[in-house]
Amino acid sequence: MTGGFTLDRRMLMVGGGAALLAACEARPTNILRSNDTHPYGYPTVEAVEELGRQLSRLTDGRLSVKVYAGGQLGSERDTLEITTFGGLDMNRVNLAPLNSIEKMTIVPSLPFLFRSQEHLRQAMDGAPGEVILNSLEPHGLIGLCFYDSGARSFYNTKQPINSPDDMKGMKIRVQNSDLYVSMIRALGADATPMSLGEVYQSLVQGVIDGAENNWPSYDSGRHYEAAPYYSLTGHVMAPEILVMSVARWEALKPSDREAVREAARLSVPYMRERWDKRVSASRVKLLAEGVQANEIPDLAPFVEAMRPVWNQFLTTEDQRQLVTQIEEMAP
Ligand code: GTR
Repeated sequence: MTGGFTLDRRMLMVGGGAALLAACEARPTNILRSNDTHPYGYPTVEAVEELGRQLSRLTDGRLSVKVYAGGQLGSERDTLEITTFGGLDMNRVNLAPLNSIEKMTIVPSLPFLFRSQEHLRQAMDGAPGEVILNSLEPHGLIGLCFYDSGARSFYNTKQPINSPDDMKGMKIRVQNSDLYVSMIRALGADATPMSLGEVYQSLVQGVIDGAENNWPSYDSGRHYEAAPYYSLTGHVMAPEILVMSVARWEALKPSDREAVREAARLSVPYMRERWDKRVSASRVKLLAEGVQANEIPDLAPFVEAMRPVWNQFLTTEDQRQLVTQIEEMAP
């Protein structure tokens, strides 16, 4: 065994348990192993499976992808760290767990930055997206593509939220990102960072009062059963991202790298179509199940309260330029 493998193994024991260890030990060179916190059938998982089909087609069956779905390999934060060391080949995560790794990923995670899904898609398909994908290589990751994540809104076990005042003292689960902690505090609520897999149980047990996410995640984690008030703040539209470990990337010959890039590119429109359908389907299903969704009469108090986090987290000139570039692309 090499020294590199020993390191992987130690990290796996800390981060992910038996499934992850098995995934990493079974390391055939022609299969790229990819992680996803969402279950099979979720649009991000289907997108990476489509990438795998395209990759097989482009390489005459030499390369393929196996997706380990449902968070079976561990949390996004832990599996991301393992990916940076080459213990996993690919990982589909939200931008949030990358916020502490690379400052440029903070920009699309800022509250109320994007005007619409169209604005987000144009920015991520264009130069701003390219800058963020390329910013990850020094951290051991190759940014392959972005996928949609819709808009995140608050849900809770207690009451509809109409203004930040309604959130005072509420315990809200956030992803493992200081930016998210600050956003929640700015609204006068308490932030509790935890992985997605812990949210359902924490809602049921009253460890937290609420969380925030898009319709499909609110649905697929069954969080709506315990927290039926969904208040449509749409405060963050940070996209999902697919990354590959630099170690695995460098082991590929140049033409295979091209094939991976092309397959990733082709998986994006495939995902978008599924995403749009899934958002509507989850919305219809959950409203029928009794979820009480409310539009926010006036978003301005949320925008104003959360605005100071922009200055707090925009600490470099490169970040500020990226914000300007994205704002200029607004329709
Ligand atoms: C979802 C996202 C996941 C994860 C999750 C969370 O919208 O697709 O990758 O970030 O939110 O809140 O942990």
